[in-house]
Amino acid sequence: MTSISNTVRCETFSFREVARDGAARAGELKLTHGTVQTPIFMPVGTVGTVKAMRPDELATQVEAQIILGNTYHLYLRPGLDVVRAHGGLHTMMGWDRPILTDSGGYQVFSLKDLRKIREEGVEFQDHISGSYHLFTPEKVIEIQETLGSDIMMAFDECPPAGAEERYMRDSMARTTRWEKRCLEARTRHDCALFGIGQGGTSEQLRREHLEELAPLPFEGMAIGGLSVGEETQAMYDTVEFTTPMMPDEKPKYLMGVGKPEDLVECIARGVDMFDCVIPTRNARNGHCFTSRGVVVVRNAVHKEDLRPLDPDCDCYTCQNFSRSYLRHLLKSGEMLGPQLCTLHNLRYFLTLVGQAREAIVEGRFEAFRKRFHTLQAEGGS
Ligand code: PRF
Ligand code: ZN
Repeated sequence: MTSISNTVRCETFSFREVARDGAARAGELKLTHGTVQTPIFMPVGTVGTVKAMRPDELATQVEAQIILGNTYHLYLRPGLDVVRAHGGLHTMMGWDRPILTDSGGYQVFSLKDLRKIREEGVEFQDHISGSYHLFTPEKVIEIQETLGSDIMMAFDECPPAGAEERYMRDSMARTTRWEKRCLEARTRHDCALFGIGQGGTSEQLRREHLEELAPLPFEGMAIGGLSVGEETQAMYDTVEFTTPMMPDEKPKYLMGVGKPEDLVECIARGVDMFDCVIPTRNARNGHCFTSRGVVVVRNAVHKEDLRPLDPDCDCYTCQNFSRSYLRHLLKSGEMLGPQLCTLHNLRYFLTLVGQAREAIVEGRFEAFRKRFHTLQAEGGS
């Protein structure tokens, strides 16, 4: 039973579960700009660039299959007229593979003192010029359709961790009304639209929200409202009881997560898609993720360390450069330092989800998961 009168759906979208091992699954996601093998990690390109990466490196070296962009940032700068003049975000940024855009909900809610929530939408003062804007469900769909996203996200409120139940319920009811308005507002037949379930770490609230959202004609469903300050175990538990509440015939996307161990643990609990700034942001400070755990390549212990970041990594950085040289670049403030570390971190994340997928397809995910944790515990330095 859907109460949505708009009949516009994405005609270029399909999702198919290829294999399942426990709760973990491998899938194939067809989008306007190409096919994505799940589970997948999406590098974050907030303002129309995955920081420090050229799109050709992202495609051929990282082997990213889909990236994330942000409605809020691109709307403010360079603005929709500029994006439109380029023929959309893909052409502007020189990336011809799929793009998922976040709706701006999460970004405007983090403005705290600079925003006002109303039934109509959210009024906010932007972080660049300080001028006033109104984001409504209709507006964020219009923006995302103008960007030409392969996957648009519905407009939601992400309540802070520890919000009172009374507040959570009001917020979730409003989010449901907003998400229905997003479905009514869509006009393009080549942009998928994903719904977002909220409910913090409460099983009851997650169930109530998904009972309302699951029957609606979204092409996929996301878990929002996690990784907002709750304990890691609470996040895992929430993912574990929430994924079975989500429709199996649609992709399940965990927003804003996480570290390598979070990806493995949440894939084990049924998640298909992830995004996070951690690999890119941390790389720029020399915080690198490897098969043996974290390597803080800026640290003095690596001054004369001629080993690559990760002996098991096939990336350009690990094939050609020592930890000692990377440390030198970062300490000298050279641009190449963040570039090489970002390339490695993203390649590591993409390799990890690729290996998880292979393990699921071959029915040995538990062995993969165990080995991952054993190797991580060895420590990178
Ligand atoms: N909603 C939206 N984007 C998000 C989140 C959310 O709840 C999160 C939660 N950590 C990250 N990004 N729209
Ligand atoms: Zn590497």
